[in-house]
Amino acid sequence: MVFKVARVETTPFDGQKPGTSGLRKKVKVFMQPHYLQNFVQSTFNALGADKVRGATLVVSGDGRYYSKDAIQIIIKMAAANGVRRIWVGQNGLLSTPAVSAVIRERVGADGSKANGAFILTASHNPGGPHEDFGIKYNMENGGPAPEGITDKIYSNTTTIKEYLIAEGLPDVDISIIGVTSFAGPEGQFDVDVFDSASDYVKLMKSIFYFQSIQNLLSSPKFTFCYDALHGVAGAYAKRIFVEELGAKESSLLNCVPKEDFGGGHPDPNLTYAKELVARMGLGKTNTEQEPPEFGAAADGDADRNMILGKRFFVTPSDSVAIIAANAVQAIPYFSGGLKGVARSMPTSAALDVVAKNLNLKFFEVPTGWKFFGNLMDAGMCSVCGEESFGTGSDHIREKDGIWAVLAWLSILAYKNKDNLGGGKLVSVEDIVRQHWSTYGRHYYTRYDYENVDAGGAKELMAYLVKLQSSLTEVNNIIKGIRSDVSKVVHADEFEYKDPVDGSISKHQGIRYLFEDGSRLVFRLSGTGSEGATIRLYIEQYEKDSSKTGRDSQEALAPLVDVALKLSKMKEFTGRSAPTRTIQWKNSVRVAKSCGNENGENWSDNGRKWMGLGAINSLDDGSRFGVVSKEREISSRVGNFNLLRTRLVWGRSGMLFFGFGAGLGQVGRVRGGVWVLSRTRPIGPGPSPTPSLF
Ligand code: VG1
Ligand code: CO
Repeated sequence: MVFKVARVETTPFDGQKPGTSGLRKKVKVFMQPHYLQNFVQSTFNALGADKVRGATLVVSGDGRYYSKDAIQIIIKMAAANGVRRIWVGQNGLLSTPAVSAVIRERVGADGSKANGAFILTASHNPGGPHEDFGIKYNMENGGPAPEGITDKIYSNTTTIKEYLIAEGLPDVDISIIGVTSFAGPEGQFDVDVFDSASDYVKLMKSIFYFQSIQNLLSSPKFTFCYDALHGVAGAYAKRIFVEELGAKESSLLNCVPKEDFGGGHPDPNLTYAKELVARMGLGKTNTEQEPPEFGAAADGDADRNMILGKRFFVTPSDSVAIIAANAVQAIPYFSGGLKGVARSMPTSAALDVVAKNLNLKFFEVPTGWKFFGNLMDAGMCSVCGEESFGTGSDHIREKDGIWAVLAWLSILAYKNKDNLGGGKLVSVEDIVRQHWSTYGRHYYTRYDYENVDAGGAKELMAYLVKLQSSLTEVNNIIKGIRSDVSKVVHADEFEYKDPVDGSISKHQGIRYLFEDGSRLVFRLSGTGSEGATIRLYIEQYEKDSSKTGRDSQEALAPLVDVALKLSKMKEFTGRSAPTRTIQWKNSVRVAKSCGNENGENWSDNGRKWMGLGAINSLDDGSRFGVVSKEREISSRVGNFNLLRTRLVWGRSGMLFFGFGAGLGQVGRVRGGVWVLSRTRPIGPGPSPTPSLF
């Protein structure tokens, strides 16, 4: 049967602008008729017919909810747009780094090579019918589309009138490996379903010396643990760690990929990788057993990594610096030397110090992996990283979670090559402390204010831009806040000129640089799916090796104080605490929202309770919540005024709000009314699941 090309009329959707890493929205938004189709067609149009016709494209992702449907839609649209063949990882699964590897390395049975890829992922954002979906396009070099292309895609989405889709093309069974061929108006169209792991495993084996890692993993002195948080990394972890390197099956946690990541947040940090954190002896309630020597986790699409030692956390900024410092000795791929190193602007300057000491080319780029690609293509950069748990190298054009783990295992294997028989094991902590004593330490933390009112966030940024025009004023303000913090010597809004193609990226965050090397950086996130997220990055350099062992919370306290007051964070966002702090353990955490997204049916005992709920959880396990009648609840609610109040989740299944602080003005709702009551039973119903804990 020959499929036909149908032209479907459509109208533009607002807000299809790709962010730091593609377009990310709630699944429900993506499921609207034509929504995904508009974006895919806009991408084809941005690439141009000559690039699309006859092309070989990869389509796969982290396996999150809606991926399977999306893959079938994209296959049909690709066929209609003249694509020659589509490559799909079995079951639609390919990690983001594996997609990059497949584009660069895989050769089809007929000798074909891929020209690009649609990656279906919202990375570390949760998945499931009420959570996030995402899509991004990667180019022929295996890296994310540069801004020139994403700007074009966006502009196309604002004017799109029709898209092309194949009619009469049946769904392809993507669970079975093999090639299925179809006949189209312009000739043959193939869908090639292949093993998700083999190309990637082959690449890893060409980079690392697996035998030395195997020796380490099989030593009775060394214990290992890996948590895939139910993301796609699970599809690789078993193959690599267990089958190739001989780790025990029991060392794998949550390694079965799930559409909703088991209901969790697939973000490898100390908050979300709870099970691993407990196993490694870093949780509030730890396991009785002696923690493993090494632990790591990945995010949903397996491009991020968290590295842990026994009762020890390695900051991502330190991780990339340590990998760079040891790469040549420990990793065969780099034995000829490093071409250069790079970090994103908000990442700590630990890598800068290594670059300087080892006399390496060094680059500071805006947030987002796409900026590293040009440097790598031009042979200027070998190792790079971001503070947000991203580390990688020029073996592909994405960050690579499993690569980072193998890099660390290689360093451990190298440092312990003579001690696996006798002698004390050089631990992860030893390696990090040794690094600090050689290069100094960058105390570092990040505060996230998630889901704040977009207007307030913009105002805060505008205020900071204005403020930095007068350093005298800035320094006067700082002096009034803390006398023990050094002076700001430079402030700017970060702008990047790509040294390879000369393109300029503006508004990449506001930096305040201090005389003693400390830095404060403020930027707006580009990966959220709703509201705005402000990220505040705080960093302080300590060169004196006798002072590198302090608690980072304590070391950074004065700078934190300055950052919050200088930026008037509370005034602009209504928040007196961040929703999340990276690397600080006992922080207050706030749920983004809960209940039904449509703002209805929060609980139902016959009568409907309208309202979008926000439920907040404190570290002592108590919770409180707010409910509004309107869908749009301002995020500037000053939630933390409610800290002393309690919402009691009744054992009987009844929900009561109890406000110690009384009713009154606890928050503002745009165009709506608060419906808070002192002890109002909402009725039995399923417990709302907070989406961020
Ligand atoms: C965040 C991180 C950034 C990372 C990006 C994509 O972006 O800060 O460093 O590159 O996520 O990571 P933003 O704009 O929210 O700060 V992933 O694992 O989503 O591909
Ligand atoms: Co990711």
